Amino acid sequence: MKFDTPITIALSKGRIFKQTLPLLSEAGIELRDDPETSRKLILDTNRPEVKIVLIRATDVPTYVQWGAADLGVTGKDVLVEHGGEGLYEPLDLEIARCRLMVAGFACARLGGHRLRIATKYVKAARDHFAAKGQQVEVIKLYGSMELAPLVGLSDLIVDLVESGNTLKANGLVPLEHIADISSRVVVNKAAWKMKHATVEALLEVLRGAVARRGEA
Ligand code: PRT
Ligand code: MG
Repeated sequence: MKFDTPITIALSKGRIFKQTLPLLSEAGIELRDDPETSRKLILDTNRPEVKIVLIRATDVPTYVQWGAADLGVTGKDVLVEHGGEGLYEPLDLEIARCRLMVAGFACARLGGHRLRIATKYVKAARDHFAAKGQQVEVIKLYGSMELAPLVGLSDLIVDLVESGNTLKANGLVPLEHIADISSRVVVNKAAWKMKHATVEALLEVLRGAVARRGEA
């Protein structure tokens, strides 16, 4: 495929990066730099018109919103917290899948008094308990949510669960399902208009790659 305009794609290191590369490869985009050994944050590809910027997962929607990247790949969890302003979300890549869950001790009460919830996902947590008509106090953390109930910081946590091993290792169990999470392509609204042919061409190949993998 041919790209008519230069395009910048925002990705985060880790599982999203690893799982997006094969999809980009199907679109004929191959990295020139190895992010494992290189400290570069702007990576060149085999196509001079395609650049990849490597940023923190939670920053991807922000870079795309402000047009510093034309498009990006971000977890639905991150997108919900960001709010999605200035972005289109045209494609579910169905990668980096997990569930957003309420978790705690098996004996934890889910109702009653004003529960304290520790989480990185403040908006999702508030929305979830508000939908149940439950007043909760949400404590924002940036990591190691599983620790909070163990040391009495909170009654419950809201966190991502994949295998469940992290919860189990800390004596916690999943209690309520909030949402299924996967990674989405987000596109800057201006780029969607100004670079429509290029963005649509890339999306089309990615759509094909996702569909083929779904059949496999
Ligand atoms: O690590 P860093 O702070 O730099 O950023 P990040 O944690 O946001 O990045 P990364 O790469 O860890 O996650 C990027 C995205 O991957 C997230 O936004 C999710 O959309 C998605 N994803 C999928 C996950 C998981 N699965 C996952 N299991 N993100 C995090 N986890 C963590 C979870 O928070 C918990 O600590 O893994 C632990 C649970 O895993 P299990 O298998 O023990 O249940
Ligand atoms: Mg992480």
